[in-house]
Amino acid sequence: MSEIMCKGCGAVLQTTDPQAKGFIQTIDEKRKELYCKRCYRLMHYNEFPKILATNKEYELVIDDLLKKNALVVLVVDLFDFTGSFIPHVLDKLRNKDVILVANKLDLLPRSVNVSKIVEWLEYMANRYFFRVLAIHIVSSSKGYYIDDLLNTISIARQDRDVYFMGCANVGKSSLINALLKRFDNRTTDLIATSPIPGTTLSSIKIPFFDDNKAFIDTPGLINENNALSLLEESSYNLMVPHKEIKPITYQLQKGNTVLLGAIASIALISDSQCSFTTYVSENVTVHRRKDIDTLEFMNKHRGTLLVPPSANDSKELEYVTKEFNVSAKQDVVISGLGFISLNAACKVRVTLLKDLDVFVRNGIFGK
Ligand SMILES: Nc1nc2c(ncn2[C@@H]2O[C@H](COP(=O)(O)OP(=O)(O)O)[C@@H](O)[C@H]2O)c(=O)[nH]1
Ligand SMILES: [Mg+2]
Repeated sequence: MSEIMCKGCGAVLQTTDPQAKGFIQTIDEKRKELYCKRCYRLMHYNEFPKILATNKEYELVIDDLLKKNALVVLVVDLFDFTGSFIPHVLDKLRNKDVILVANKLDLLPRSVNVSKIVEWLEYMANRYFFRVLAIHIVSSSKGYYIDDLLNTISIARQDRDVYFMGCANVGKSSLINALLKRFDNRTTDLIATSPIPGTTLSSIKIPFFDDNKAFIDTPGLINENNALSLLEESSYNLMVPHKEIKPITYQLQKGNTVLLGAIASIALISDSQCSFTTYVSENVTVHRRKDIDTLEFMNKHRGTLLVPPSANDSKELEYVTKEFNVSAKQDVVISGLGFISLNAACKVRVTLLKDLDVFVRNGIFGK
């Protein structure tokens, strides 16, 4: 019997080991679309996948790609751009034809200026000396600008297969599902997607073009500092935004603090006034306090007044404190959680979960 792959994750289907990838009760070769038990449960019961890809799968795919003359669609996450536009991935793709696609546009407030984001993406690509054929901003879940992207792909492809690359969780599989729904008359997802990084286990080839060339979905590079390694899945799911982010603005005086769940807090410590605008998931409680020592408060109220973490997450949390001098209209970014935009120059103290990345960047969502 020839190998048959799961359409959801790309694993080779097998009927012997229920704990291993690709397990299915029986393989009915007549069926066009077969799913392993893991993907079936993920797609029909929204169960978090228990078997996840590792970076070994990513390396295998990269090695395979480097041998091919293919068009690459490099997908990044607009909401977690710096966590997804990383040198390790870029370096491998330097000599390829690349279309840069920033996904999850629907999460950004409607007020943002899209052309300014494109400018910023161009600037970032240049900064890394990374040459791209085109830049697109899309939303796979809402279907925004999917037609425009397909036009560009069709022109740039020139009889080649199209590889969808990028870090885990940026929405590669969702983007292919969106293209298939738009242009192949599908109504349901073909490929499994989930909020947990590592859902796609191997490459998945989906013939799409008239010349039999295909879209190829791939497992992405997994960021080891992802909040998922610090928190339970239930907390992680609260941290990740699911719909348009509603910015909240606070006027802060020296010594005031804004808390983002019990994940991070940001205090104004310079002798000035500043407005802080938070951009985080709808499930993160944003709480303002008049004092500056937030550690005790975070530990006491985690899971109740301050979520995430979720109430049932009992993992011990370790925090670190860092200080930054920030210029006017810069953002303090906390990787995976969101960012805080500051309107005036000031000094801030950030207390956050150890191992989460925090940095300052020029604001990108201003008018
Ligand atoms: N809000 C939003 N979420 C998205 C979008 N595209 C993907 N996602 C979500 O991001 C998570 C990862 O998506 P997935 O396609 O599995 O990413 P992959 O690992 O790159 O293949 C899932 O929870 C998706 O529902 C989008 O355009 N907008
Ligand atoms: Mg995937």
